[in-house]
Amino acid sequence: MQLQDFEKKTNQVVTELKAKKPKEAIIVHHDDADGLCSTAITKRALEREGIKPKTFCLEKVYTEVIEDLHSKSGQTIFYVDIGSSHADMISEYNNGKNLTIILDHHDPKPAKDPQVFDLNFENYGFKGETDFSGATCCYLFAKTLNKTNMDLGYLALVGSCEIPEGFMGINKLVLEEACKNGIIQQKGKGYEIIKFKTRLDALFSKLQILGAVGYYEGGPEIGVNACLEGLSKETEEKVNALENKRKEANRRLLGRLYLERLKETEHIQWFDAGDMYAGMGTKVIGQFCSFLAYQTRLIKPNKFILGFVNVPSEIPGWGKLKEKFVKASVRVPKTMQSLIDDGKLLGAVNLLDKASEGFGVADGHRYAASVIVPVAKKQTLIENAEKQLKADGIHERAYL
Ligand SMILES: [Mn+2]
Repeated sequence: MQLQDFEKKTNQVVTELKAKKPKEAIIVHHDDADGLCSTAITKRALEREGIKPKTFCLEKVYTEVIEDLHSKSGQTIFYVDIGSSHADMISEYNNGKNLTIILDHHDPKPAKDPQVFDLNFENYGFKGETDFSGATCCYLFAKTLNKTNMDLGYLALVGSCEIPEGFMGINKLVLEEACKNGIIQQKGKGYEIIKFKTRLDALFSKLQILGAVGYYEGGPEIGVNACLEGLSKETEEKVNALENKRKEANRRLLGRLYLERLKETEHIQWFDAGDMYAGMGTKVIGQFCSFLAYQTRLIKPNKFILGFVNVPSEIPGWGKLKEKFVKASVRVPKTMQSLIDDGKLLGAVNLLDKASEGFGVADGHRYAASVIVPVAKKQTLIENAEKQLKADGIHERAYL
């Protein structure tokens, strides 16, 4: 029933797109594996319609960038694996000027502009955390555009590897379809893309590195290409080089933290990596914090872990941001996670949401979250988070 509603809406959007007959389109996309798969599907599908796609990778939605992108009119803009959570803001800046199509699985905000179409399945009763990925959404759109795009089904599944529960909901249907059509086949416990002889999860992990670590050195484009053409020897070498660069930075930061220890407030332990990850995408700070959560000789098991990293002002393919930003990543040590589940402790994303009210927008979930804030707000963020935890008294009660 609800999948039918999606199809109806998608058909309407496809009709609109075909009537417009644009020569080119912009694809704004996220930097992780799902974002790259989403882009590859959309890019190929548009090319097949004779539309020339230009891709533009964003780690985060910056108001300044959206405002600039939508300042012109008559464009065709896609947002893939990104955008739903900002559909309200996108609508505001678009204001009827451009046909804007969002294909995403993050929590949607209402799109108020009738020219902004958010085809997120969450609007049709499915769950973006488990039932479909950004790439799944792009794939079903591509399939509606043209049945030949069914050969791209494997990319919906590669992108969906970010869902730890496996292929459920809509993804299960896509999986069955791709097997039936001879695009993928079972191989051991996983599945293999027949034309590349590469496992879905193997391609996924490599794309994660290309997009996130390689963000400032053309990694996303290389990744999108690998999605469509397979992994070349050069691409494999690039992945290894990026992985080594990150490991080296992790090793240096870990050494520094053992020496200096983390700074502490009553409920938070934190550090500032500054420019130690220069040249790499800012996602690496979150991955480091996750790793840190298991370093029991270094961290306290009963305090939130927070790490800062400087955000380079240059956005590849766009220009320089006016303001200087830092990213803060939060992780929850294992022992505290059940307290959050029991509602006795504020979850990571809620904590950051409240602590950055008025100057940042937090992303993430209960145990892992991040926020980008102006450099000058670093101390305020820590103070606000601490105040929040103290005021709620949640933490104290939780340990009684
Ligand atoms: Mn995604």
